[in-house]
Amino acid sequence: MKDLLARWMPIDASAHGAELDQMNAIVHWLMALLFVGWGIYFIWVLFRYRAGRQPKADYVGAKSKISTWTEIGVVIAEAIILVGFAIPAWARWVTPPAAGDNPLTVRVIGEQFAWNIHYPGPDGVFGSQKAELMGASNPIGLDPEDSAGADDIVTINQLHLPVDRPVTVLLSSKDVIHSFALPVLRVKQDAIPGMETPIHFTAVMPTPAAATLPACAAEKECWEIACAQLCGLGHYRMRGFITVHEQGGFEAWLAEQGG
Ligand SMILES: [Cu+2]
Repeated sequence: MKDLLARWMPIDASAHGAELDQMNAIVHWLMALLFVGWGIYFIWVLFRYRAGRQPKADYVGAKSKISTWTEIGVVIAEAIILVGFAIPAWARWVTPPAAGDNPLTVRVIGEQFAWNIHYPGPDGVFGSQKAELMGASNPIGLDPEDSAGADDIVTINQLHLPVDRPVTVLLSSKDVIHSFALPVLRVKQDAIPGMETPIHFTAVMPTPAAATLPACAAEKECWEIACAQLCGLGHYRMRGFITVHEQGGFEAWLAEQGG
């Protein structure tokens, strides 16, 4: 039944996406069942209690227990979705990757209307930032006095990731609330000014050549970062691109950027 909905979903390149897609499918099938059930019941009530057949109001009401049991069944189904699927998926989602799995930490800072991506560079330490240094040539206000920031890499709208390596994105915003959405990686999280929200996921599929810039732009097949929260007049152009590199390709890209 998952496959019936899968045709409308974007490709899933993440380790955790199948679980979310399955839950999405279960919830939608339950909603479809309730919609059809209530629809049939509504039509039956209109017919059964029409004025011609039921001229006088019935003050006793329904005596059958069917409605009670149906309601209990729906509550049980919803409890199974919540306890059996949603809470375990959420628990895995908020658990940071083990240090032994060599996770990559990237900072993503939303602004009107772009995504700033900040890599710590070979030293693995993010350089410090100062709000007063922020400007067109230094969008995240990296402090040149701080030696930890000398090897940092900052890109705009270009998120590069390694395949099969856990990633933690530390998400924040410079101005208003944005929503960092990576549809092909089944990631969506609000970016809130004044807060740094961690997100954990692993990409398990390298971006195909056809979905990489510039080839993808014409075919409309890019792996995109979308802003999923209306954030101002330029919201529609707050669009970034994801490149998941093959083994070794990410390190080569980092070295190229650093050079
Ligand atoms: Cu936005």
